[in-house]
Amino acid sequence: MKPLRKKDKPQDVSRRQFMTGVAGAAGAGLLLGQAALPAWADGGSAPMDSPATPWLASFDADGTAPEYNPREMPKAGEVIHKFEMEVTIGIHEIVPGIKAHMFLFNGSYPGPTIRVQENEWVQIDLKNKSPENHTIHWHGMMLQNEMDGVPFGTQWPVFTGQGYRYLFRAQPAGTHFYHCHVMTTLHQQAGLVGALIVEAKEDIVKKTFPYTRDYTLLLSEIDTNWVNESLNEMVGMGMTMNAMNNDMKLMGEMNGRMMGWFQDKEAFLKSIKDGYTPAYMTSMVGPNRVITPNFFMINGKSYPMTDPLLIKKGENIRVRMIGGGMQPHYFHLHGHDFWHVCQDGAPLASPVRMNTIPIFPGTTSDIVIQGTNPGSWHFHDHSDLSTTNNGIHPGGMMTMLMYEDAEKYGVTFKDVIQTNS
Ligand SMILES: [Cu+2]
Repeated sequence: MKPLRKKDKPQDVSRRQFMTGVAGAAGAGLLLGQAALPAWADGGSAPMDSPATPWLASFDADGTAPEYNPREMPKAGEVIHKFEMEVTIGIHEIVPGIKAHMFLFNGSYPGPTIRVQENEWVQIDLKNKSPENHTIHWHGMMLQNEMDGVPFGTQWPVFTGQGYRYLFRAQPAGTHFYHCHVMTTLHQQAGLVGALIVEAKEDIVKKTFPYTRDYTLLLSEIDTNWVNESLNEMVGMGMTMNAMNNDMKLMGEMNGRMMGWFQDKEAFLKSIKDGYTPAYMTSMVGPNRVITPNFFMINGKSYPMTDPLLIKKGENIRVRMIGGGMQPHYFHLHGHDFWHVCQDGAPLASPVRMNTIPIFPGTTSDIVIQGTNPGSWHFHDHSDLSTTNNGIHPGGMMTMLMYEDAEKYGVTFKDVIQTNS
């Protein structure tokens, strides 16, 4: 039975008594034993009572509710982890000889990994030192609406030379990520994405599979030609917007129109009535303009520049995979099965055994690889296009699971035996 969460008050039996008639004694016992909605949620509108369910005892129908009220602010004495995140345009090398102009968080692609403990406070000061507008969306976080980073949806975009302070409690635990939400197709692809790891107070994965090393693989892809072309175009557009500095009404109007973001349907329709032509009506699409990724990266690098996963016989390693791009990928490990243990940060009801795992855009999957078969094993996207660099195989999303102690177990690299001469 799961203990009540820290902030829960004891279950209100009378409120749920009607269920005993529906689910019977066993069902009612199950419901009463589960953590209910957190106490802070009980004061407002009608609580979401859990229906009777024949699901596993470990299933918690209220499990998607945040543990703490996202609208709370830090109290005196609570620790706040402070980060600065500066956006610039810089050069990133994908593989030797291929350098791309990209947006960078603190000069790196992907952006720095933020790693905090569950429920700790995180404060990020975004400073925009690029000629374009940006925000940061905290993907997977249950935070207050104003911190969600959607331009024209929850906040103004952060203009050149300006800043924005994000402050939220890191909940829920798990593998998450962050990315710019302004013109996401371009800005995220052009570099503004990074991992956000929220360590669980009680790590069920570590408890089940005591692991020693913890890897994060952020998957993304880029059409270097399109990004170059678009960055040039966008920088020009950004200059125009920044020329309107300080006239918030004018900026809002122009940004909405230029960026295709509107407060609601009505604002969009009014804009059209006033003579606005949506960009999708005039944009050039065709063989030369469709986004066609030509480089596929793990943590910003394509094979052979990707980092290997190191392991030893008998060791468990945790690998956090993040779908940080726009295409699905299907990671296959040679010579092993592995355990899929978490999805989108949350532990699965039970680990699932696999050897190929799909990682869709916007999703995260944690796996545990067990050191059972010494050697050097390929770990790669099984979608062949993604194992190329500019169309040439091998490249892209490939890495190796390398046993540091393989030789000890007699693993050797065999010569090819010629049979046709
Ligand atoms: Cu951006």
